Amino acid sequence: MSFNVISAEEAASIIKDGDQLGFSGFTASGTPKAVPMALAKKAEAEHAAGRPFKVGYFTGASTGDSIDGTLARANAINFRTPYQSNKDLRSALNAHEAEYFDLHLSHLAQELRYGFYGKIDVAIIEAAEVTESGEIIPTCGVGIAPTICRMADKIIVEINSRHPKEIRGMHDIYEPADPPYRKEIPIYTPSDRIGKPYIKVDPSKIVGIVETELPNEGGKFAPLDDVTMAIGHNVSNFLAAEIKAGRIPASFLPMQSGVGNVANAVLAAIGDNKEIPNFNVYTEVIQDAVIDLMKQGRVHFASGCSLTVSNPVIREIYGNLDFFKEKILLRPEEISNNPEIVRRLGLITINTALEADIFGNINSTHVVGTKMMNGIGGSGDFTRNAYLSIFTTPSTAKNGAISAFVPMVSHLDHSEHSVKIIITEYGIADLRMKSPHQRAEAIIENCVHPDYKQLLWDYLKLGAKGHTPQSLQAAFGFHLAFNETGDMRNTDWSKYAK
Ligand code: 0RQ
Repeated sequence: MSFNVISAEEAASIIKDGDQLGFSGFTASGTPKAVPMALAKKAEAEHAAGRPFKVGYFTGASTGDSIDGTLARANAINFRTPYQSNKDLRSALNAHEAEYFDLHLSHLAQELRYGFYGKIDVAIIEAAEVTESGEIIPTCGVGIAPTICRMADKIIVEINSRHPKEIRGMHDIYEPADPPYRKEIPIYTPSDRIGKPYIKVDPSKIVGIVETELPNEGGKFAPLDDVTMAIGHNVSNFLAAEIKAGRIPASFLPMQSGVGNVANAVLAAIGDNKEIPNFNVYTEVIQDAVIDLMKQGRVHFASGCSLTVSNPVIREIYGNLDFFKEKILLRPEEISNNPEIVRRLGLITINTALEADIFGNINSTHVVGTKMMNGIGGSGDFTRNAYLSIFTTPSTAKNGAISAFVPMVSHLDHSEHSVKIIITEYGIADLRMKSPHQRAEAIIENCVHPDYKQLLWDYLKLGAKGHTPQSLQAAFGFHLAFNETGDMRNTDWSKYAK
């Protein structure tokens, strides 16, 4: 059958107030752009005419501004899940103008199938190609696309001509069966292909094709600075020492690394360390550093959910598809982040903490306990199931006014049980085989910024007793000092002394 080519505005007119939508992609890669922008305009027009118009939506992870930014600014969001990183959406959800519930990314597709979140009215999918038989070739990010395509009543496909049809073959599309029929997911090495190179849909559900040539909305990475470089070197030296000590196999293990500047710097430093053998990547976001290491032969293969790379790098990949197609597989996030596979492959996982406490608990999401930053993303999928889980963070934020290390995290995402190693620009705290007070000593000694060391040693001297010596009166003293004075260095423990 041939499909109707429609405008983005016509596509938006298909979407009704109160609909639940699903968007393809992961980060700003593979996400539709023209339809959500037209949808935001429609919402504004409806509001101007005095009519309500809001949608709820599911995405792979964060998106580009054309989804989260435009819809937030148009006040068009009922609810949104999972991970986001858009400034305007962040403001809206922290002001309760849009409801947000945060999820482990590997859970979303299966929980949609389980019926936890109701139906998908319309799936909006960015594609490089769609065939008459209903084979959709995604672009550079997959996310939850296979599941929302199967569940949706209607599908709108944005064909983006910036992504060549020859990308066909870079995807591995597989959805597990649901319990009680689930079987093992047969990935035994990162390069194992288990699914199809396309998303197969019932072509009669495709209500329109929107043609675009809008560029990816990926951001740029900050240049490496002294802090991120020092963190990168500490991670790579630590891993090399673990190989020498025989705690990581000499042939090394596949790596997962999180999103952002720190993660990009860490991977580059690992690539530079010749004591670390060439390796594979099994991760969710494939960033610029991985592509660089691939060209150097340091990374053999990368399995991920998206190519979250800068625009020059995506052009380079598309210009050399023969080289890169043999080295990259893009999978749904249910597979890229699957705990079963993370545990089986024995991943070394590296994620960034927003805040950690001196006992090894991690806050990845909430600024000073209340404001959502981005979300847990895939960090929990990987950390909990890793062979060896590492968290990195600069020791301070906001020019030193915030210590990344506090007595008690103001929000908990990863508990002490899942966190093995913490690394800052100052050093490495190896938390394995340590009790809570031993962990506190290792963290304060090795990771904390000099401005905060004495304050944290003094916290431990407040006289709290028990296996985990927390002072319930003073545990949030750093946060309270920040809220009152704008600087955690002004913490005064005498306020809390009995
Ligand atoms: O704010 O940009 O206004 O200066 O947080 O911090 O140091 O640039 O680090 O870009 O790597 O992000 C945890 C947010 C770190 C990210 C987080 C402020 C700091 C800065 C960013 P400014 P950096 P990064 C798979 C893995 C959760 C999900 C995850 C994240 C901004 O890594 O979202 O791991 N992780 N996914 O100033 C207040 C603190 C702060 C703080 C830093 N303690 N209090 N603000 N900041 N520490 C990926 C996916 O799932 C897609």
